[in-house]
Amino acid sequence: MGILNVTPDSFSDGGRHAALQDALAAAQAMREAGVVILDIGGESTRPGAAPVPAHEELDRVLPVIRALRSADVLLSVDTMKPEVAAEALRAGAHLINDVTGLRDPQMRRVCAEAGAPACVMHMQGDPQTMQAAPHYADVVAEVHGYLRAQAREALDAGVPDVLLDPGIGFGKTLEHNLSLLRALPDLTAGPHPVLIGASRKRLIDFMASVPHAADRDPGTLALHLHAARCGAAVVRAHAAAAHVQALRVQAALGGGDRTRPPGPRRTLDSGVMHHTDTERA
Ligand code: 7PJ
Repeated sequence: MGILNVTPDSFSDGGRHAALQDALAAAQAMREAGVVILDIGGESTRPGAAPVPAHEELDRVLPVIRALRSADVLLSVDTMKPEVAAEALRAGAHLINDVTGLRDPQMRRVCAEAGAPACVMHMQGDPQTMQAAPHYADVVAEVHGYLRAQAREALDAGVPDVLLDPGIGFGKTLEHNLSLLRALPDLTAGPHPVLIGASRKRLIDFMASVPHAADRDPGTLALHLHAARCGAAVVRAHAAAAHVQALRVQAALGGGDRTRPPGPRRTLDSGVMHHTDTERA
């Protein structure tokens, strides 16, 4: 899953247009690299981020959905607002990624009515305050229990399918994040596919001393390869092309390829090793 942020610095039409052009160029590059899902976000959910009104969020994400809906890539929309989800699904989006875990019954109804699957993520608190003092008695039991309960609520409401996400960095200390990542095999052993999103997050700094978010792609990749080996179905990343390449190499080594199936001639054209291609091998 490639991250496609459409969050202009300025709310003017000029800022919005520039953000749209940047997003479409980034989307094209990620599609060509073999990304399966694009996660379109019009509101920042980083700690302390200011909320964006629904009409502004829609003005950002709808043009991207309309431009990409006939492309050979699944479109996910990262939103907490049922009214944004409803319009996005009407415009052609395939999946709703709700960091509030479909707690709002209206969000469950919107997904159910559109027949759209959803990603259910765990967050303690809200984006403004969640990193102030995260606390759990047993983080793994609480997060896994919450995800199972929210999955049941969503499926009972008629949402056709759910992805589960422990919500790395959403109301969690480094120790909480590490406990959840170590317990990932327990979550992936369950009935629902699992998504992990650690891209450029602060825990990479805590683990490897990388103060600038833009420098955290190598650590992100190491963490996401671990997640894929533990059975995660989807990893959500900024450096999507690097992830596709690394996941393909891991798959060739025996991990199971989750990137877009290659065209019929791709193995020969790109020189990737193939079991019948003994000369190249
Ligand atoms: C996540 C997300 C995540 C899911 C963000 C950021 C913050 N959606 N949206 N999982 N993170 N499902 O990218 O730093 O971890 S926004």
